[in-house]
Amino acid sequence: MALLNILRYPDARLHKVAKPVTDFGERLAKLVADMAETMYDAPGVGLAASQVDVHEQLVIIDISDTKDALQVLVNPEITWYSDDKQVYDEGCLSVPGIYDGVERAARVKVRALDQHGKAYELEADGLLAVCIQHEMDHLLGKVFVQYLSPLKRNRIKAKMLKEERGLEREAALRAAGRRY
Ligand code: K1U
Ligand code: ZN
Repeated sequence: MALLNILRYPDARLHKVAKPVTDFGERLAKLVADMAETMYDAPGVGLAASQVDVHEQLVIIDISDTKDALQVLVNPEITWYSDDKQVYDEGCLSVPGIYDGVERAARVKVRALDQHGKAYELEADGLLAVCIQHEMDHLLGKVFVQYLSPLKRNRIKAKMLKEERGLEREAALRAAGRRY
């Protein structure tokens, strides 16, 4: 297994639209295992393949406290949204350190395939419903900050770009240290 690099907002690759998964072989099994290791290590409760620069319709979620209830959603489709809404303070591994309220449907029904290509349906509420909608947005190239006001979004973008420059500087200093 391997830890994968998680793209950070505002990386343009986070806005690519994912294509359906067509191959349910070894490559998919390895991608699921690597994404799970990456999500648990982060730590997070969900991860979309788009966030690790794989633009295919694959999402993993584990909202359990024990971290032993991995759900794999391949080519997921939301077939029903409740009319009632909930606002949840969302986070995102691609926007570390930022949490803000987003209003979404309180309950959803989803149709998906498991990692072996077997179809299943699930009905979700609470954090699972939030997480499913958040991760499926990633597959459409949408990051949760796009629900926030332009003012908040621009502040977040500036903060992330500043952090990125800091990280690049640290990496350059480390590399220079290794040369001397
Ligand atoms: O980046 C992602 O898509 C994962 C994201 C999922 C999510 C969480 C909360 C609301 C909406 C979507 C995260 O996992 S952010 C990290 C997080 O919420 C968390 C981390 C450790 C323990 C519990 C939660
Ligand atoms: Zn996210």
